[in-house]
Amino acid sequence: MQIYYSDNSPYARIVRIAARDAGLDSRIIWVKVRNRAPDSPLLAYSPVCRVPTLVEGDLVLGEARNICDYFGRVAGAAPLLPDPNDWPARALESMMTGFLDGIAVWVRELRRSEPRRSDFLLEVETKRAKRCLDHFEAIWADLSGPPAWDFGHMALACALDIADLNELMPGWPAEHPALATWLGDRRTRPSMVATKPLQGAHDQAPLG
Ligand SMILES: N[C@@H](CCC(=O)N[C@@H](CS)C(=O)NCC(=O)O)C(=O)O
Repeated sequence: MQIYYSDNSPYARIVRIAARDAGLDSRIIWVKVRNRAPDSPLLAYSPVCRVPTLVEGDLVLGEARNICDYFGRVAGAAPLLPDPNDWPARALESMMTGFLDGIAVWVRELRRSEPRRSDFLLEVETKRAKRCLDHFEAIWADLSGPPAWDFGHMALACALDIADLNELMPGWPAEHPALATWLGDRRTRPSMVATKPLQGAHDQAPLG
């Protein structure tokens, strides 16, 4: 199976972490691409052309959550998603993935040239992130599981790391010590270390 990814995509990172944790890494051909590059090789498979995308035979599967589900159902990994009937677990996951989505919008907006950035959007995402951090701090005991590490937890850890790389919320660890400790523990996992986002990675075509 092939998986298309870029170095600093937090969504692709979830899949890279999950693959390593599940021992699937050696069964995957990893194809690095630049996001939004007009000549991306991923265009040959996917009209959506986002990372991560899994290609196996005729199957072209987008969305990090789908790919993690595929690892669990088809590729022999332990389940990475909550049981479909476990609504509290799904609710927690939705907060963690919603936080990641907000951070991704924020980072993307900051990649635009300064005159083109939307102050309104930056303010919306700043406030959303602050609310989420306060929420995760308040429920930190729930973050410890069980399960202690699944798709939602990976999304939260990847969101915090990409936020830190882009210096979005300086000072958040001091104001959210339990969450900071939670992240510190997860950061020591070999799969997290191996996939750490890189300063100065050129994995993006320029944004307008
Ligand atoms: N909902 C998707 C989001 C994936 C996503 O937004 N990937 C970004 C990189 S972080 C991308 O490929 N952007 C390129 C583009 O939008 O053309 C998922 O969960 O996988």
